[in-house]
Amino acid sequence: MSQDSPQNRLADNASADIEPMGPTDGRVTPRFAGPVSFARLPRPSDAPRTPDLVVFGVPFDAGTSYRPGTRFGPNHVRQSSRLLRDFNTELEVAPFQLHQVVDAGDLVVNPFDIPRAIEAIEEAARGYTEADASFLAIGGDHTISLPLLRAVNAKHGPVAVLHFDAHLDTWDDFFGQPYTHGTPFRRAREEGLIDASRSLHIGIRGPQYNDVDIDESFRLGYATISAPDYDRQGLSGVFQAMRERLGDGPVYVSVDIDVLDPSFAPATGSPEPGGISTRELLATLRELRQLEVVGADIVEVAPAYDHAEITGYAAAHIGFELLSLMSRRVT
Ligand SMILES: [Mn+2]
Repeated sequence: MSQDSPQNRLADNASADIEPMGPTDGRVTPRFAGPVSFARLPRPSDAPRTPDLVVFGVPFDAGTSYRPGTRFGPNHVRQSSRLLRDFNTELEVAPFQLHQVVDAGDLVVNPFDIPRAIEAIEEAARGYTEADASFLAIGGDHTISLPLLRAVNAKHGPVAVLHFDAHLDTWDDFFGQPYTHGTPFRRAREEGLIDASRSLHIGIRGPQYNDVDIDESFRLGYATISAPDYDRQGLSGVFQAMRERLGDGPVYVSVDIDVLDPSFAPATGSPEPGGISTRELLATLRELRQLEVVGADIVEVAPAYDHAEITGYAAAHIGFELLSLMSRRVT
């Protein structure tokens, strides 16, 4: 899929009277047939009204420090999302019936020039947020969260970042480079894009370069709920700590798929054993049901390392959960 122009994407044809176009019906056209889009959602040009929620891919992995390949992430997640159905049983919401949700295809980003790629991602994301659409971005490596947060900040001001990841991603640079997949949450803090007092990492684990890493993240203002905290505090303890930290304001959710244990998500570039399960992550996300989720990304899916689409299915369901949460706030 290629990207529609912003004008085509968000032509002013919205009317609350027009029913949204939902996904291709799996009871009419078999789920394994037909074109691939996230959850078999329509493209913007096929939808009868202006999108409320936009899914787009960001096939970019030039910021990767270890195993590359997340440039192929968006279409892998789309392929694994064919089985998603409409109704979210736990959140009791049918996002695709309630709102116009579309898959706008992939952004066109320069694979050799990171600063230009970041600019292009920010500009495209702003096109959606300025038109009052919320987005779910599918990466791509974690570099993309910085320009996505710039766009969200321009619309909503400083937001809380809820960052699911094995890694802090608050390092200063890699090999002297400031814009990489290990640095977005330091840059976002430096640029004043986020409300650090409400932001936190969840799922951190594994060896660090040294004991300064966690201290520096703390000094930047982030709180941390580690993967072992799921054992020490239990799910209810984690939920309570997360909700207290996030408070009531707008939240941006960034899910690095490596927050999951490699047994649940082998297809990623920097796997760390000892992660949380898919069920634990989905349960944690559902605890955001009362909050204002204004945007989200899923990053670091590198399909060449997947087995039987395990990682793809996990990412697809995380995406459905995030869209369900966002659909609860769209009016
Ligand atoms: Mn990350």
